[in-house]
Order: sequence, then structure tokens, then C-alpha cells
Amino acid sequence: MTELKGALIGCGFFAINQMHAWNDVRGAGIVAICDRDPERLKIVGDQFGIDRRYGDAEALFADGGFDFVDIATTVQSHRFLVEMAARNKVPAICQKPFAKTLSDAKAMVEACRNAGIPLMVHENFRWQTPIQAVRKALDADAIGTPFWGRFSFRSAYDVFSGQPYLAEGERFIIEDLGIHTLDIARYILGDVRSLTARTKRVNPRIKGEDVATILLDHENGATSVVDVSYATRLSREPFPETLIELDGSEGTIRLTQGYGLEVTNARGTTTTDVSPKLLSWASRPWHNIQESVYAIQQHWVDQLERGAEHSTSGADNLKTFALVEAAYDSAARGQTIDVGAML
Ligand code: NAD
Ligand code: 89V
Repeated sequence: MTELKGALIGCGFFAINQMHAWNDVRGAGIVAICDRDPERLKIVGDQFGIDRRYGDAEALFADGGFDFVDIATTVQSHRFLVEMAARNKVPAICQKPFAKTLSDAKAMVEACRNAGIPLMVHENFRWQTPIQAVRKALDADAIGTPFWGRFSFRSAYDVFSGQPYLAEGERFIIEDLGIHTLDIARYILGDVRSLTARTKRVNPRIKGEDVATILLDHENGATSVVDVSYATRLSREPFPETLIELDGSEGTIRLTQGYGLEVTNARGTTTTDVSPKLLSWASRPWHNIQESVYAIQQHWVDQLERGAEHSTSGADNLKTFALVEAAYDSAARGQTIDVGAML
């Protein structure tokens, strides 16, 4: 198999995980990196032995010599860089949040479609081992037809020390973390017809909301609650686990803290350990996220080889991104939002 050559733009906090994962992925490797901050460029270039280094993305694309680009910058530059990839006809991965607004996100999908290049959003949470285990239990018909769900992420973990920009934006938890939880809700219970949300800011040292409660009406008739908080101090800190409750016509599923999967149906209850692997470069408690980074990047390569659509393609991610915008809109206006009308 020919090894695909990748270029990574944005050598910040999270890109370290992406670079480690590219080392492990079968069929691809990173040959060039780019960051406008020379210090970050040096740190990542030296750590991963990458000689081709660029301070400017235009210069990177002008030199070429790679088969795809992995955009790991923060949201402000996503549209600019995805459209640059499209102009250069280079397949692109873009970190979440995909864009600043839904109309930007639609334009980015359109640009890649017109250029005929694959576009995947690095929406990795659905690739976590415990989330995949829930999906598999549903696919195996363990609980019949699910009619209710809860997708919950409640924590007091200090995310601001690693990602200081999270304290500075007008928007925080829905845009940064809830976006993953909403994507998981879609992945497990299907697309969403309408949504109602309430938000709060509890931590006075940050600008945006750190608590959100969101009610989803799924197209298949199921109802779910997505509840996320970074203001919840617990006896055992669950970061970064998403806990799931599903009730179905023939039973229930509970994804419990500590990565336990409990399935109850007419045959009784089975409890399975669905802990993520601790990859050689990973560290607790991030290993759950880190393993999913490896999984989504391997998926990128596998689907490119098959010529098949990615699970979190740009087009798919519009449906998650719409939920983020709908949640802010609903919380601001105190109204239920018709999500279908936004797409
Ligand atoms: P960061 O600020 O630490 O790193 C971003 C880097 O991009 C910086 O080094 C910056 O200099 C560089 N950069 C910005 N614009 C650029 C441009 N136009 N050209 C070249 N370089 C540019 O941010 P981070 O915490 O690493 O987050 C990056 C992205 O990853 C964010 O969108 C964040 O939401 C996302 N993220 C995802 C996960 C996940 O699990 N999927 C986890 C954490 C962060
Ligand atoms: O996944 C993320 O985007 C991260 C974190 C899990 C810390 O919220 O910002």
C-alpha cells in the first residue's frame, strides 16, 4: 500500500495528539507542518522529526507534495484554510468546531464539493470505544427500538489551563464540548427535528456559558436530553466521560462512570468493561479522547482508500453544527427551534 502524505496546519495544544496518532495510523504519515507561531513550529517539528516547516499556509500549499491536509487550528481560521485546500484540490480534515457560523460551514462544504475533494470534520467523540460499544449494542438489537435517551457530560475539570481561549469567548460549553455530545446524540438516536435549550454561566472567571441543558426531538420520534456542565464538582471527577442512558422497547442501556456498559433486557443484565485502550503515548484521563483521535484518523485513511464517504464528513457535520446554533438561538429566545428549517 502506498503511504499517503499529509501536511498538518496548527501545531498547538491538541495537534500533539494528532501527530502521535498519525505515527500510529496505517497508510499515512505527516511530511510537512505549518504554524504561524515559530515556537510551536519548532516544538512540534523537533518532537516529531519533521523537517518541512512553514509559517504560512499559502507557502505550504504552493510547495505541495502532500495528499491531504489536517487543519488543527482554532475555529477563526477554519473557513480560510478549508477554502485554501479546496482551491488547491487537496482533501482536507478540519478540527471542530467546524466553523464560526452555519452559513460559513455550508460554504466550506460547498467549496469542497465543487472542488471534488473529500472533507472530514475531526469530530472524534463518536469514535470513542465506549460510544462505539453503545452503537454496537443498539445495532445488535439488544434493547429493541430506543424511545428515550440522555447524553451527559458533567465535570469540574480545569480545561482552561490547557486551552486558555476557552475562557475568553462569548460562547463556551455548547460550542466546544456540547458539540461533541450533540454529535453523539445524533450518532446514537438519529437526526434531530427540533430542539429546546437553556444555558447558564456559573464560573464568574469565564465569559461564556458553562452549563447547558438541551431537549432534542429526534426524527424517529425518540426524545433525548443532552446535558453538559463544567461547573459540576463530584466526588469522582468523570472527565472526559460521556455518560449515556437509553430506554428501548425491549430493554435499557446504561454507559456508567468508569466505562461500564450495562445492558438489561428479557435475558437479564450484562455488564461489560468498555474502557478505552491506553495508547503508548496517551495519558489518563485523556486516553479516551486520544484513542478516538487515532480511530478517526485511521478512518480517514481507510475511507480514502475505499473511495467512501467519511462518518463525520463535512455534509454530516452540518447537521451537528446546526444543533449548536439552534441551542444558542433557543436559549437566547426561550423558544423551540425547527432544526430541519436551518439545513
Ligand atoms: P491552540 O491555540 O493551542 O493551537 C492552535 C495553533 O494553530 C496555534 O499554535 C496557532 O499559532 C496556530 N494557527 C492558528 N491560525 C493559524 C493559521 N492561519 N496558520 C497557521 N497556524 C495557525 O488550540 P488547540 O487547543 O490545539 O485547539 C485547536 C483546535 O482543536 C480547536 O478548534 C479546538 O476546538 C480543537 N480541539 C479538539 C479536541 C477534540 O477532542 N476533537 C480537543 C481539544 C481541542
Ligand atoms: O474536545 C474538546 O474540544 C476539548 C475538551 C474535551 C477539553 O472540551 O476542548
